[in-house]
Formats: sequence, C-alpha cells, structure tokens
Amino acid sequence: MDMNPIDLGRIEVLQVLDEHGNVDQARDPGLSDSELLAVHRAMVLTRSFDSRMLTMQRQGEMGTFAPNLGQEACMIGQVWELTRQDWFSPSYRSFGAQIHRGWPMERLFLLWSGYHEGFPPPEGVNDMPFSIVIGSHVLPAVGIAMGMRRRNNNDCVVVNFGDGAMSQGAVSEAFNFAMVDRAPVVFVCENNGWAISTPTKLQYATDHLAGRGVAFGLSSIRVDGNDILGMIAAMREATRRARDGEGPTFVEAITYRMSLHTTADDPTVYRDSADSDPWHSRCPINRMEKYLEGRGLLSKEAAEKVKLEADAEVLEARERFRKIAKARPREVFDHLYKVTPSELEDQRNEYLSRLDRKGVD
Ligand SMILES: Cc1ncc(C[n+]2csc(CCOP(=O)(O)OP(=O)(O)O)c2C)c(N)n1
Ligand SMILES: [Mg+2]
Repeated sequence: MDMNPIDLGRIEVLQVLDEHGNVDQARDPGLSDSELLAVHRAMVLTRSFDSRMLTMQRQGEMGTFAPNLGQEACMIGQVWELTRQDWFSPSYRSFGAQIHRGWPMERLFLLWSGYHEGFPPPEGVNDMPFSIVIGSHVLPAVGIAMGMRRRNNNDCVVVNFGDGAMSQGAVSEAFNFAMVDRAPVVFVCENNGWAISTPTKLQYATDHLAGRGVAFGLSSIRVDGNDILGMIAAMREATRRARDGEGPTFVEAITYRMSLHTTADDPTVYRDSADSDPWHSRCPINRMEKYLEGRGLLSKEAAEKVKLEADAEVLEARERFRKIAKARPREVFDHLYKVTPSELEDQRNEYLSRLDRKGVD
C-alpha cells in the first residue's frame, strides 16, 4: 500500500490591497466611495484613541491596557459586515472594533481606568464583555451561535482571539462544536506574531494556523490582516456562509503587534527591531491612504484633516469621561465577595478610618 501523508504545506494569504495601495480588482469587495472613506476614518479613530490611551496611561489617568497599534484593519474589518442583531465577542485587544460597534469612547475610558460603569456593553450593542482569560470566551460564543441557528434568523457571531489562544484546548473544542452543529460563527484569529514575549515560531511549527480550521472541517481563510479590503472580503464571505446556513468559518488574519503587549510590558527586552521594522511599511492606514489618494478620494490635506478631527473627537470623549470619573476610594473593597471574609473586613475598617483621619470622602 502506498503511503501518502497529507501535507498542508503553505496556505495562500488573501490580499486585496497591497502595501503600495494597489487593488486586486478580481477580489475587491467593491465598497462605495463613502464606505471607503468611512472605513479609513474608523481606522484613524482607532489609532487616535489608542495613542490618547497610551498618553493617559503614562500620565497615571488610565489603567493597564492592550494597545491596538498596527491592527486597525483587523479590528475594523472583522466587524464591518456585522448588523445590530449580530453578536461580537471580543478579547481584550479590541477597542477599535468596540468603538465601531457603538461603544462610546468615554465608556471605554471608564472601563480601562477601572470604573465598573464602563464594563456593561451599551444598550442595543450586542457585544459580550471582553475576555482576558485567554480563549475562555470562544466556546460561549459558539453557544450563542448554536442558539441563533435554532432561531433560524440569519444572524451570526464573530469571536476574536490571538495566536496565543490557539494553544488553548477550549479553542479546538469550540471549532469542533461549531462545525458539528453548523453554528453561524466566524472565528477570527488575530495572528499578530506574539503572545506577550512568545513569538509564533515557538507557538506552532507550521507556516499557518489556518490548517487547524481545515482539520476540524471548517472553511478557513488566511488573510492579510493589515489589508482592510482583504479583511472585509474575507468577513463578507464568512458572514454570508454563516447567514446562509453553511456553518462556521475560521479566519486567520496575519498582522503584527507594533506596540507593547500591554502598558505593563517592554518588548525591547525580548524582540529586535529587525522583527518589527518590516511591518512599518505594511501599515494598514498608510496603504489605504495611498489607495484613496490614487483614486482621487482623499488628498494629503484631507487625510490630515481626518486625523485632526479624530483627535478632537477623542479629546471630547476624554472630557466627558473626566466629568463622570470621580474616584470613590471607599468602594475599593466592594464587589469582591458576597460575604466579605473577616480579615478583609478588618482591612476595610482600618482603611476607612485612615480615610476619615485624612478627611477623604
Ligand atoms: C488562561 C490564561 N493564561 C494566561 C494568561 C496571561 N496572558 C495574557 S495575554 C497572553 C498572551 C496572549 O497572546 P495572544 O493570544 O496571541 O493575544 P495578543 O495579546 O497577542 O493579542 C497571556 C499568556 C491569561 N490572560 N489567560
Ligand atoms: Mg498574539
């Protein structure tokens, strides 16, 4: 008997918009001029918000957070095709997508500076609270999709996670459950090269993660995650399949974490600039601007105006946040236990009497 071991080899990466701003007409999702400009604006807003968050964190006004820099196309592209009825279940590095889904930026500021008012998804936004426990939200997202399939209403779920999450068993279980049930879910793996300090080459031995989807029977797409039009094309096909009852899709989006893992991290300790340098020329916003400029839709001056407007929008949200955010030091022991353990009760009393002595409300 001949032995023919299967070798998945390399899997082609879908790209529509290249680094020089050229579009592959055959694969172009065909957005209208106004949609193209809206996509660009959404990516610029993500970057403005990200940059302001970093400044605020460094100035002590924001807690630890996970920057989105360089992943703007991935963020916006994965939710662009979703309707208000669809559900989105994000991981912690997703505020670009959350803003687009309808989270007011002041709420995200509240969330990341530790105010519990920031955590619940806004009324009418079908988002799950983001997950920090790696991979833990993927099976529940499949559960939502299984419910949708039984209601037969053509809605779908997008759930995102990182390359590191692919090493969690629960993600494989989620692939299997989804496929067996033909659940209308799109799995988006943001393969950004790193899981904190672990590079992808120490996480898996193949050229791609997309093959794992194939192994579970899932339709799988490997896409340039820094190409907003490629992301939209991939998500359009994946969400169409979900809505038409063709089951789940796995989208592996190849991108790069240009910034810190979180603000508690220093990547210069574990990665060389030789690793990140090539990604500067793959910037998702620059390539979109080249394309829009080439089409006569956005001049350099107009692009600068979009940036200034986005910065101003973020600053207005920061002002609204500052009006709401009033530290309540007396509440730091609240919301931890239903019945507070006695040693913690002692600490609370000691702390409260100190606040009293200092005249703090
Ligand atoms: C179950 C679990 N284990 C470990 C951690 C600590 N941790 C936080 S982020 C992270 C890396 C995740 O990398 P990846 O999935 O690639 O997502 P990225 O941060 O690159 O977006 C780890 C190990 C965690 N949050 N949850
Ligand atoms: Mg990662």
